[in-house]
Amino acid sequence: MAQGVAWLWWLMAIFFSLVLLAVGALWIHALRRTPREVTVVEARRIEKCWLIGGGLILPGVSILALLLLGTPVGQRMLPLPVEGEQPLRIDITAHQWWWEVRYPDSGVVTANQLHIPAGRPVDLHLGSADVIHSFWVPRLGGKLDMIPGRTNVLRLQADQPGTYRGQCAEFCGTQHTHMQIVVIAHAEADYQAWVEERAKRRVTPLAGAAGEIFATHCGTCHRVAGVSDGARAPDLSDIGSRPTLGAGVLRNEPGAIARWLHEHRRLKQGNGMPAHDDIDDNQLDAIAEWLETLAP
Ligand SMILES: [Cu+2]
Repeated sequence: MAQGVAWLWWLMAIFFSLVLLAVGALWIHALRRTPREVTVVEARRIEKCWLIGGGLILPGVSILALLLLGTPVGQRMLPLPVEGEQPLRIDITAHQWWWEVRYPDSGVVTANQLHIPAGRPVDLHLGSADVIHSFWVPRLGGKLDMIPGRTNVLRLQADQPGTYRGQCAEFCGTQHTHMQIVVIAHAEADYQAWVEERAKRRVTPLAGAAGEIFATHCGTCHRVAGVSDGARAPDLSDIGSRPTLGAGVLRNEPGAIARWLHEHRRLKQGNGMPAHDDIDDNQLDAIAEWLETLAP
């Protein structure tokens, strides 16, 4: 789908560049030529010729050609009925400023990353919990707005396994930049393995005081499968396996979760997580270390 859009864009760019060059050449020619005498009747005929040719026929034909070429490209992005195996459904809800990703068939929940099977169409049911956002993975498909109170469906397909970068494409507040999503397209068998692993996974709770602090401070907003049930903030059940933290603020390297917990207010100003100044540093580090292990 994205290939179709890119192809159409290049075609338009080439065509309109040719039009621009032709108009520029005519303009220079008009400036440099020696005027010749014409009668009033002849002048009117020339004027009419340019008005009809350049003002009606040329744009008419160009727009018609664009419509004929563009319609099938647009058609392929629509979630039209397909024969045989049905597209996989995934629900994505945009929040200021992160992505909630749900797999209704298996009950798997994740955030800021989207695992899909390659070579198969996927229908993304897009919604928003607050303001208007827009879902866009340029290498996979078109852009579609995510509007509160409405569900828009976007179909896309990754032809090759790989990692594709996505970005919110509708300004949604100060941290709009830090609203990135990483799409990981797996070979079919690897995808099934990922879903199964995630669906059955239950995390072992963190022992000791840090575990209690997690349950009372973090668990009211964050869900960790088998430990807490919060639904306001990103699900953390597989946080250790995510490519980034804070929807693109930090690369998820060893130690990055601890840094995020200590400095998230500075790293992503205005994010919904409260300051942790009431939790002592050692306990915060213990929580971070445990979160790092949460990977399928
Ligand atoms: Cu945005």
